[in-house]
Order: sequence, then C-alpha cells, then structure tokens
Amino acid sequence: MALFNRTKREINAKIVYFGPSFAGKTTSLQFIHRKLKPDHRGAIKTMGGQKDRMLFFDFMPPELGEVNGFRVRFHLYTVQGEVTSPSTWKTVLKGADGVVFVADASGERVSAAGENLQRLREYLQSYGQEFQDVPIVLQCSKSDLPGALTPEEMAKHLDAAGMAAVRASAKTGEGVLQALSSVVKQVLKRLREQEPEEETLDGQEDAGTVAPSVSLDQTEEQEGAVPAVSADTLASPVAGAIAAPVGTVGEPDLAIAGPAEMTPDGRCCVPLAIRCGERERRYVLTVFLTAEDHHDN
Ligand SMILES: Nc1nc2c(ncn2[C@@H]2O[C@H](COP(=O)(O)OP(=O)(O)OP(=O)(O)O)[C@@H](O)[C@H]2O)c(=O)[nH]1
Ligand SMILES: [Mg+2]
Repeated sequence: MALFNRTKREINAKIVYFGPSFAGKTTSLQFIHRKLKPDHRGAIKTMGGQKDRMLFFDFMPPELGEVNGFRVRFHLYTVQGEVTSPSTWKTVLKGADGVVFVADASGERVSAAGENLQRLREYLQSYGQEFQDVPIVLQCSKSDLPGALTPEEMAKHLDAAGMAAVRASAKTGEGVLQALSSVVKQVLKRLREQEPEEETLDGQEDAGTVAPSVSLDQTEEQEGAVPAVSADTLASPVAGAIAAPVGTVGEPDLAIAGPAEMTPDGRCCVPLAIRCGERERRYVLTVFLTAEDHHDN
C-alpha cells in the first residue's frame, strides 16, 4: 500500500521485481538505474545477509507528473542471490503496489517460472491480496536467447492470460523499461482511484489531473555516472514507513513491542510499534548478527 507523506506532498509506491533465481532481476534493476538521470534517482542500496540480500533504489522522474498534488516516488526492490528463506521474499512483497514478474523465457527454466508465480500468489494471499488486486507485469526475460518463448507462449504456459506480458532482455535492455512503464502506469491509475480522501484534507483538490504518460525512454543514459544520493532516499522499508506515516501529524514515537526472537539462520527479529497521533503500525526489525569473537569458555 502506497505511503502518503503529507509534509513533502509525496506518495511512496513500492514495486517489487520478483521471479526465479538467475532470471535477470538484478540486471534489469541495474539497467533501469543506469537509464535514469542521476538527479531523478537515489543510489542502489543493498541490505541483508550474504545469501539473500535485498537490493533497492528509488526514483522520481518529473515526467511522471503528480497524483492530485502529490509527487510519486517509486521504490524498486528485489532480492538478490539464492533466497534461502521464504520470509525474505514475503518481507519485500509486503505493501507492494506493483510487481514485475521476471521470468526466464529461454526454455530450460520455464518450469521454474511456473513454480515462482505460484509462490508469488501464495505470498500475496498471505497479505490478503489476490493477483487481480495488484498490478503485475510479466517480463519475459532472456528473449534474446535462441528458442525463447514469446510473451504469448509464456502467458499461456503460466496460465496468466490477463497479465500484461513484455518480451525482454535484461542483457540488451529490450523491453525492460517497457515492463517498468507498464507497471508504473497501472500503479498510478490505482493511486488516482484510491487517493482523493488524502489530498482533500489539505484542501488541494486537483480532480482534473490527467494521467501522465510515463516516458522513461526519454531519460538519459549515464553509464558509469556516480549516482546522486537523494536526501529523500529511504534507507529501508522500515525507514520509509517511519519517514512517511500515512496521513498523520506530529513526530512518530517508536517503541519495542515485544521480546526479540532469534531465527535458526542467525537473524534477530525485534517487534516494533510506531505510533503517530492516533495511529499505530507494527513492524519487525530484522538484523543479521555475526559473532566477531567466539569463545566456548
Ligand atoms: N542472454 C541474457 N542473459 C541474461 C539476461 N538477463 C540476465 N542475464 C544473465 O543471467 C545471469 C543472471 O542474471 P541476474 O540479473 O543476476 O539474475 P537474478 O534474477 O538477479 O538472479 P538471482 O539474484 O540469483 O535471483 C547473469 O549472468 C546475467 O548477465 C537476458 O535477458 N539475456
Ligand atoms: Mg539478482
């Protein structure tokens, strides 16, 4: 669910790049990052353990326009490397406003796409969301390889007839911005359908705002450029939530809401409660603990 920051008049929307391992998620995000002007995006950041690291950055190109007086900042997320714990993907998918399902269309790995799509369905259902509730785009990656299935064949194979499907190659960049653009448009459309009650509180009605065309293709390529770290860049989903409490006033209070728990893979999970005015939200702060010195005696 998008987070409204009324002070900055920004909406923070989250798009998750989900899919089987080795399908091209990281390569896609890196390509997108290179294509965006440094002024319009934050640095690529990573967080987490050695195996399943979260990779994310945010962007806000002005051509996206506004949603009823709010600018929209998109946060793109994926999980990198071998994902050992389903909770990693579930955590990243929590509150997703849109998903780009990156599937390897090159043949051998098509069955992995089916299994992962089913997993995506289950994870979303665990948050009470069905496929039809969430904008999802099927990015048919590795289409540059011989024998790759077409988007139509992939959609049929995955039984995903209603999903927008894009022929893509993360390696060449073909279709990557198109897939992003497609999900961004769907998210903006939904935000416009949901949002009015937030903005009318400030008396800034702008019901006539026209859906802007998403023109990511017009951004400049900045190969090798040092990314500008936007002061607005949110460091994590939790930091984002703290920075952007929904429709609240005053400073948020943060409290530890229960005992910390250790997981078998070395994570320490600390329940937190963040209160702002009348509203309270619960989060789990997950940290990886690494012993520097280990003595049995
Ligand atoms: N030919 C071709 N190779 C690709 C494409 N996308 C990714 N690759 C290659 O496939 C390998 C895996 O790509 P990644 O982007 O790391 O895949 P990923 O989905 O992030 O993988 P995990 O992080 O392990 O889940 C790399 O060697 C990429 O260069 C593509 O569209 N075409
Ligand atoms: Mg990756």
